[in-house]
Amino acid sequence: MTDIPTLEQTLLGAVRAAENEAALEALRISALGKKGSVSELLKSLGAMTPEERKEKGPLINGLRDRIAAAIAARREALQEAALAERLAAERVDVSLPVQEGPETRGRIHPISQVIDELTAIFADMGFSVAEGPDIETDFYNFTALNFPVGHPAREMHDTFFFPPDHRGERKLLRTHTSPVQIRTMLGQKPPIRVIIPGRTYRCDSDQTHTPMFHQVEGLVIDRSSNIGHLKWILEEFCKAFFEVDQVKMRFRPSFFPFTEPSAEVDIQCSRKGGEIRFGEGDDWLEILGCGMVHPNVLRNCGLDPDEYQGFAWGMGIDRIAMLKYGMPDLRPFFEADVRWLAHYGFRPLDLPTLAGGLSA
Ligand code: 2NL
Repeated sequence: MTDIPTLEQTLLGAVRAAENEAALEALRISALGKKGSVSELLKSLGAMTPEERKEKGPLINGLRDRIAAAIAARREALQEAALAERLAAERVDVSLPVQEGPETRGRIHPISQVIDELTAIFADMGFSVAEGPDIETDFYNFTALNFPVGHPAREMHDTFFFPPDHRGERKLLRTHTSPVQIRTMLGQKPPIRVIIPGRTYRCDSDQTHTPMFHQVEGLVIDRSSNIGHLKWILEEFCKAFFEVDQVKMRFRPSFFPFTEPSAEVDIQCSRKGGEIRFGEGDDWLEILGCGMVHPNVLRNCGLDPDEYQGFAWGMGIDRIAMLKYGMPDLRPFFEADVRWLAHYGFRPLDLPTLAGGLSA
């Protein structure tokens, strides 16, 4: 029979030598498991005479208890050591500055930011955003909008035309976002309340014009939509966009083929030391054009002008972005210069909302 003190020394030595919980568990099974060395000893009690059992029983049971206790103590020590090691390895100094990763270093282009702001403002007034193709037909870009044949805007020198296709149709790059309004009126029934931000193209390039630029237009069609509604919407928009409590606006008579009557709108501002402020001063700045949708345009979209009426407006996004964010030059908008973007761009998680502040 195995010598109990020798077995005990061997097992206790093995417990001390176990370097991790897996090794310790293997040792426990080899000693106290079903076929373990200590369990085999316990089983041998059954075959003993009562006297022998009286003598060996306490010895073997004592051995089992001490080995079990040694294993439990070692397990606890190993667990504590493992935890201490993990705590040391995963130590974080919360006082260190946050390291900017690529996802926080990127910047939102001011045009995208302003489009998000416009969307938030007009969504709050019940408008949805409509989109359409950049490549348009003459019908959607001009004819449906009541541009007469021979109108100067239809000329090669203002509009980018594609070569005629096999049917002789000459596609073009839309010169305004109005074709999307035509598509909207043809595609859905009034009441209509949409804004259309997007890219527009004109054959023009100098200090203040780029061949591609951005426009936002708005359209409201219902049975009794009127100029009073238009003025209110534009005023609310200006206050929200320029983040001022009050604005004065001036409506000057104007002309567009697609509206009648038509107006150009100026907002009151002050210019001091090269800085423009809105809601104060006695200067005026033109920011948009608007009017009541021309009856011919309604007819071209299958709407009866005796039943429906509405208004529309349009403005340059690039220009209002420059005004709001004090950007002196239009051209860097389209130069993809990361240094310019690092200065004028917006943080990806600074989403403009009316509740949280548009540009705060
Ligand atoms: C400007 C002026 C304007 C519109 C755009 C429009 C669209 C349809 C019908 C009637 Cl489908 N009007 N759009 C109306 C007035 C002015 O834009 O100065 N934009 C930069």
